[in-house]
Amino acid sequence: GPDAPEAESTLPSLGDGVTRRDVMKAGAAVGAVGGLAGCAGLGNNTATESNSGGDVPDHKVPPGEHDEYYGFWSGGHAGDIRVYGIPSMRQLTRIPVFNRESAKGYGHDDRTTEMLEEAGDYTWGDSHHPSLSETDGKYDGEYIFVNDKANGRVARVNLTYFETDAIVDIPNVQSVHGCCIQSPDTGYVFANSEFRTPMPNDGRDVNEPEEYVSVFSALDPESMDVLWQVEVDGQLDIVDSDKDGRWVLSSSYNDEEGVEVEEMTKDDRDDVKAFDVPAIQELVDAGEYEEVNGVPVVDGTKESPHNEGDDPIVRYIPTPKSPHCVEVTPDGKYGMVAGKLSPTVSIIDIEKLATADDPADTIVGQPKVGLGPLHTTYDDRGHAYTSLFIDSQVVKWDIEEAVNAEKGSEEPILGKIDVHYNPGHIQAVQAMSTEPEGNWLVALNKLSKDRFLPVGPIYPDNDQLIYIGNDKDDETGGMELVADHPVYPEPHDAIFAHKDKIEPATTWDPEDYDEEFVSEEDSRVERVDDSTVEVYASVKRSEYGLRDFTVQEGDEVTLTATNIEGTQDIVHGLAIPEHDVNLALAPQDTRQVTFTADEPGVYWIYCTYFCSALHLEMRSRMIVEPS
Ligand code: CUK
Ligand code: CUA
Repeated sequence: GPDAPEAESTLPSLGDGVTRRDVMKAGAAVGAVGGLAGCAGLGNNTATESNSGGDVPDHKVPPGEHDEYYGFWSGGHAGDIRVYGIPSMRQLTRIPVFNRESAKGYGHDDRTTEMLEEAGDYTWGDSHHPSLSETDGKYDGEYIFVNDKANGRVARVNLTYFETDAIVDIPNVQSVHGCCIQSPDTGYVFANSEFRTPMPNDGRDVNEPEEYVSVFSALDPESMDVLWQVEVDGQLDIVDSDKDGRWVLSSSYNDEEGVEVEEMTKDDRDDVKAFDVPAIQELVDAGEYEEVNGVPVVDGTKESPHNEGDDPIVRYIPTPKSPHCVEVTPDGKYGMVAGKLSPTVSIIDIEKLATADDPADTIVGQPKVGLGPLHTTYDDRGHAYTSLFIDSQVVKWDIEEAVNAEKGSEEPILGKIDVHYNPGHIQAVQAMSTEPEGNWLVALNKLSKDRFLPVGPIYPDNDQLIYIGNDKDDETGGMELVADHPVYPEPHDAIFAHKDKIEPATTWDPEDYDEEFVSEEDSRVERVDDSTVEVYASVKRSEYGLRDFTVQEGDEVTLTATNIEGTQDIVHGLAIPEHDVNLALAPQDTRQVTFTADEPGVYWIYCTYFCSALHLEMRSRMIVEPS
């Protein structure tokens, strides 16, 4: 492909109060657009480990004690969610979502395999934005919803079991990037398609990029049905909900609707979109849509009749070129749109969305924060924190001061701290809810370079823990870097909830699944027909309900197994060599697996979880008789 364009020739002007020169200055050091595109020239930071002697609570959690917060990290193209304790940053578990994973038997038993198959049968996904369900603006600990950028899907993780329980392959959409719940009460899950495609993408209009569209989708959080979609001009990206259930803000780039980078960055401006959700729902209820692939699609383009007059269903808010994200403040007053190519954050006044005659008037502030602003998070004291990808810094600024200051002002800035290196998302505790705690912040740095022992050419990311509880009049505004943590590629975002908000089960409730609970007495073999056998086995320390079972060569075997124990943390496995069978059975859980016994012989069934002193002896035999 072509080289990244020369900054001089293609850089757009950057909007109010911000000159091309600001970015050109950075261009000397890091190559501006080229720096963003190719991550070149990252050596402009000197590490400063700890900048002041303030009182920072201990982030090390002593042996046997618990962290105060759960952190849920997306895994990026690993496709999973990782669960950390904060502030220790110890990894507690991983939840496979779009990826198959053998430790938890995910994508190995029939229940999860069928779910993955029905959702497109891809072997991987690209999870970016985990969103915790809310009740009354507070995390309620029920679900996490997360996008798959790779295949246009949204998944739901059940936080009782810390297991993915639904995945939807969204019609008319190739790539879902933004994903969030409706606040304050999880009435919908929203998903933004990032890649513009023909509608539907069935071979029509392939050579007419001007016909491609980007789509905003609304899902029902319980049924996971796709309720409706809105087609818009330009290209949607990241999304966040207001706190009143009305407006949903989407960052957006490539208003030019180009297909190559030069075309995508030709103009000066992009339009961030604000969706009026109740108004869209009314149109759907009134039948004002076109059905495409079974989904009601509402016209939300600029020319749409629904956008004429005083109450458009989609407000197109002009911002500087190529903004990256949008994050709504915990009080619901503002949506912050970080500039990426512009060194500013545009502050959208959410109340003005309903009243402003000119959508441009909804932008009530635009502080100049530094180079490559990507994401913003919040404390409980009116401060915003924005990641600066190119500067490799986190900047702290005062929200109300930024609203009162001139656009392009640096006055609202309270301090900056170096991070190592090139932060993407940053997240503070409970900052996506109405209850920010204002103590810990994590910078999810894309590059670690020299920070860890080298491990070959693919490096870990570096998640850095920063304490933000002290407001100080110093260089960093009181921010203190307290720890580095290497991370397996490649989380994009994270969300943190107080431990009291999450109530995981210790054992399964058989009411919560469809498979037959198999007691010791129920253990049996049933021949269904000439080529089909059902096997039922209980599982406990240190035996399977069947010491052996016999099938005929070529039989299709459906094996159902229940861990009949009620003791916490006693998990059993059920593995059959050379048959790709691998079940993980938590206490009281039942799983099924279907396979073909196509080679005669003896196969030792064994337990994969080390469960007792007789774990190695915990065995059974599958005997496959020659036909
Ligand atoms: S995106 Cu990756 S750093 Cu997918 Cu939220 Cu900004
Ligand atoms: Cu059961 Cu090891």
